[in-house]
Amino acid sequence: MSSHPGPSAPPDSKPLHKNEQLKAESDFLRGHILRDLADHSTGGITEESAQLTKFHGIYAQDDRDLRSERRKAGREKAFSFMARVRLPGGVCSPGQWLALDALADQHANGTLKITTRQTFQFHGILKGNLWRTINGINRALLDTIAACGDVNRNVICNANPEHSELHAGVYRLACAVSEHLLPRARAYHELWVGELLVGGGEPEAEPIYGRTYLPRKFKIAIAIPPDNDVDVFSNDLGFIAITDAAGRLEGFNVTVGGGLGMSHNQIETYPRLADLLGFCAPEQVVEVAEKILTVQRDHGDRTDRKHARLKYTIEDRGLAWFRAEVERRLGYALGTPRAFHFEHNGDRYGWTNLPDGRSHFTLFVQSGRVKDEPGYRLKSALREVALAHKGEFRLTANQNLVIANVAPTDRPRLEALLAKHRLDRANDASGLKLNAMSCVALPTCGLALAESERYLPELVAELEAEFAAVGLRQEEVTLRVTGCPNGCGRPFLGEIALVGKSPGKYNVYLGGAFNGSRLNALYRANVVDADIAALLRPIIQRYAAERRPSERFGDFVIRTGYVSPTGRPEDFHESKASGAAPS
Ligand code: SRM
Ligand code: SF4
Repeated sequence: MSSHPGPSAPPDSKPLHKNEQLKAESDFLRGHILRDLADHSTGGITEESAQLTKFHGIYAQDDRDLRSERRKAGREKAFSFMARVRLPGGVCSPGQWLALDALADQHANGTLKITTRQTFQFHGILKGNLWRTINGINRALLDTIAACGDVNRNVICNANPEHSELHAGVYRLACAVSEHLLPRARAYHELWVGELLVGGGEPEAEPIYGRTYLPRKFKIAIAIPPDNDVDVFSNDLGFIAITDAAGRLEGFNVTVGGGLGMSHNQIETYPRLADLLGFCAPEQVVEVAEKILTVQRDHGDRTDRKHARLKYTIEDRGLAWFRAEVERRLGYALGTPRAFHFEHNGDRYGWTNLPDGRSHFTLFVQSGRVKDEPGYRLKSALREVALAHKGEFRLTANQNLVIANVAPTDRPRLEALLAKHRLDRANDASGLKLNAMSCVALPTCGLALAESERYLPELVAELEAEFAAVGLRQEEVTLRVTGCPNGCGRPFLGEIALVGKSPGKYNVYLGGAFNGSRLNALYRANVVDADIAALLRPIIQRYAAERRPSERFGDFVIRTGYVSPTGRPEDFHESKASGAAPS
């Protein structure tokens, strides 16, 4: 039996969201997935199965470029599936890279996508290839369990290790938290790994989640100051490593209630930065994560999925209530948060040399898309790197890649490979390009309102020309673009951000902090893509002329009055945006 009961009506008797019943009746996430996969009359699966496969790391999608043509031809949508790997801390071996690279060619669209949560996605998997893909991922000793769905998602942690020992410890913790918070039921293994269903024995249990899992997704990040490359404040739960003067780990500040998703024109939905909750010792991290997750399990809103993230539970009940509830379950009080300082939320590119002679190479990958293009065969190049590399790969939460732990004797060979494929020159881009991210959006994302990944190269070219024209080509400025306000490219933390409104139109946000510690605010709504460079040109020119020494773009636009971020919901919705020129 699971320790947590199934759904019951909330006190105010608002009906539970229909997904709650679906989860409760799914036999621990089995539902009719097998039946749907065996149905050869369609390339898709039922809506119920599509909700349940998410918990197995699989999304049902269709090619949106083909939608209207297929509708006109009276054909069903061009269905395919996206699969997301669970990869705590973003670390994989060269052998695993090669296995995923081959799966992308054999069963998906021939690309690997590095996500903003440090993992891989496969796109364009046809139904007939789905089992082979997921099974192949498991054969590579990886899995896709809980990469999506109302559960704890991929646990992310710092990927640009300067202090290797500290990072190794934090990475081990990320893995431990991820493993501890995995669903325990065996549905995934039966469906995708070929584990036989054995009758009798103990009834299945889901000791942490219960039959209805969480009200909504739950995200955990671990940051190591001064790097905030995981954007820790955008996570439901964050741990910020605190070290002593010698760099030894003392423990973690605990943050709760971050989240970025919102819906246009629904002021009751909004991005929110996490609050500092307390401090815990390294050995308490897993337990603290579990108790915080269970408070959200029991008190999160199961009636309205747009109000179901931890950020709303904390807004509704208050941080003091939340802390008391967590401490009651822990049986001890959390410590007082300690001082810390973040410098940036982007990645540091190129070679990093460790004192023991090993080194890491951080490679810029635009939008995290690993593919072969004429003149830049990134996917083939990385396959060659993987064949030669003896360390590991680390995916960053900014969609980039670290070729990590290169032994001194292996470095010349890797340098030669990077030069041969011009990968060493990828990092020679402008400061804007190196700090730009986009979400996937069209054609695979079913929620996209506008282009994002496919638009980013053009947008970057336009805006970097504006910065170059005023002598600031190398100026680091974070630019984030998403095709809708769900926030997958963490736009509300960007110094400049575009959020898709409708095809070719974006809401423009300004004023995020370069270190990820402040949300931005809406500057102008519904801007046509062709007008964005012209909209920002006078601001960029004024920045060049009037900036204070070392002043960041995001700070400048606030000081000079273009936006006044408050972190409140009105900052993100249209009524607030005047777009008027500042005094
Ligand atoms: Fe996301 C839904 C892609 C990180 C907030 N996200 C989606 C879906 C699955 C669309 C859907 O539900 O049908 C997108 C699939 C697109 C595709 O074709 O691949 C999608 N999200 C992504 C990725 C791949 C963006 C990327 O280009 O890297 C990221 C995968 C992360 C991972 O590996 O797990 C991704 N998504 C994020 C982040 C950033 C983060 O976690 O650091 C956010 C904002 C932080 C947050 O969660 O608050 C984010 N995604 C959402 C939301 C809004 C959630 C909310 O609370 O409102 C949705 C929609 C939903 O859940 O209903 C969503
Ligand atoms: Fe899709 Fe919106 Fe997420 Fe972009 S931000 S991937 S458009 S859900």
